[in-house]
Amino acid sequence: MSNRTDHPWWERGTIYQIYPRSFQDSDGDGVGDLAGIERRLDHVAALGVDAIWLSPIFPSPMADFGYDVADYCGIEPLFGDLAAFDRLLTAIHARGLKVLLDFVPNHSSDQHPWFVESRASRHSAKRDWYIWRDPASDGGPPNNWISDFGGSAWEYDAASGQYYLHAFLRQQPDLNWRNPELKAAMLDAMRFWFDRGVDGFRIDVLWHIVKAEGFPDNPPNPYWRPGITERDRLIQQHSTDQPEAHAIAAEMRALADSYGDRVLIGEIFLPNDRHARWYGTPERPQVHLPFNFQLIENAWDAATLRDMIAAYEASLPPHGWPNWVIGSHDAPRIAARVGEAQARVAAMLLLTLRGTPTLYQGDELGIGQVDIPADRIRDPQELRQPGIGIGRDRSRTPMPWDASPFAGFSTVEPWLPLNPDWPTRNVAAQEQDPRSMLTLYRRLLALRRAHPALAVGDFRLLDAPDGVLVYERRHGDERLRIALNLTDSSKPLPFAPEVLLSTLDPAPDGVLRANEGVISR
Ligand code: TEU
Repeated sequence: MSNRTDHPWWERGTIYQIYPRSFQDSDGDGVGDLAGIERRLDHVAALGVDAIWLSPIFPSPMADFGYDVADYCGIEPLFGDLAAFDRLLTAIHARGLKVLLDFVPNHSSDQHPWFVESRASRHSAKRDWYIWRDPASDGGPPNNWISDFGGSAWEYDAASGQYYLHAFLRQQPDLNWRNPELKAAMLDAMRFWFDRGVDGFRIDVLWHIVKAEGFPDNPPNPYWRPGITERDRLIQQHSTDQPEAHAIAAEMRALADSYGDRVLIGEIFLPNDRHARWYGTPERPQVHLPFNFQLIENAWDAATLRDMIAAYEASLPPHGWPNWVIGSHDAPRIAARVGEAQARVAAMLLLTLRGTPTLYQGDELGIGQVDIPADRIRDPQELRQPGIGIGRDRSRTPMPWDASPFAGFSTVEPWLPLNPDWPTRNVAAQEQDPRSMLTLYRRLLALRRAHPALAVGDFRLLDAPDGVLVYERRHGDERLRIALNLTDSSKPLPFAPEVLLSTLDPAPDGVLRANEGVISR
């Protein structure tokens, strides 16, 4: 494996997630847009990533901020239009970067013309494009399924006397992928964007897209307790991860492969053994990369991370390329979760593990969780389940570019507040500072590009003192060692260093200082 020379761009490279509402506003409405992203491409290029994933940019009533799509083949007017998209795509490609769109196949918006037609009557030609069921014998919902955002997953439609299924908001009715016409229409939507030149898709909640025939009740989760999300009361045994969903992923893959060098990333939350199945087989592959969220989900200590990394690596099929995610528009900010000192160690870990890393906008500045005043909370998941600390707005705040009004993001008050430290924590300030998080990210990404051992080399965990994670990356004659001190006391460095990069400054001699990570030859 280590001496393969044929690694495609999505194995060798790194992905940067842009949340379009919060990247750059170009028209003074407080919400980011496509022309704004185009204006800020210098930042993305200078960072040294290889591909941009854009969270949804399609027409949407924004009940779930774009994850409620009202037209799979258009552009939301807040963000621009198809001409603006084509300009952005050309500008991104001109810099040698790739573009992934966010495909949302599990559900549409309830404002999508398909749903409007489906809902119009029981006999509508598109009735079966969504999931309609008769009430249970007591008139209640057809089964016990719970929406990921709380409450029943079924919404009653009085006009037709049936319920429709929504795994998320009631404004996000689930599509029926068992219907061949619906499936064909959705694959056509993928073709529409492939034909326009996009390099792939991140596919939203892919493991949700088919439900068990007969809609049996989901079993209770014995580990649930009050205070965690209501969704977790039940194990989503019959509502997710069905064999038919894997078959559809294989069809999506065949479509992507017919266009050549494209990539599909599946958003999939499952234990290792079931997660790995989403790679499919070499003969019938599914997604190229099932997103791996374990750096987000696990406790931040060396022993836990070591076990997690070993188990994940061991779970991969021989043809499966690993990947790592450390932040997203759904997850708490890494700098808040592990603290700013460890966030530097986390950056080094993310960018030196074996597999494709995905960075989330703003993490390269070390932005923390932003407190959102109650009257400015917009996240529907939090509004439906207040007080249990799941607010996603805190990670969705606008990019701070410089010290000008509204951080250069907009000319008006942005849709969500800025990070309170934006006058000093912004791109322009960090660019000038050799010790900043941004400088560290740029150095790490440059090193990854310069050293095939980091980008595509073999991976091996090594023995390490307590609280320290040590591993090697090897490619051809090159062998690099990475040592990460996950604690706030200094530790012996378990090898003679020839340090290529330290998360601290200046370089150490023989010890690993508190909260330090080093890459060494
Ligand atoms: O997220 C799916 C998902 O699993 C989330 O419900 C996640 O568990 C939660 O946000 C964590 O707090 C995807 C999108 O990334 C998310 O933004 C959408 O709201 C959701 O799908 C519905 O499309």
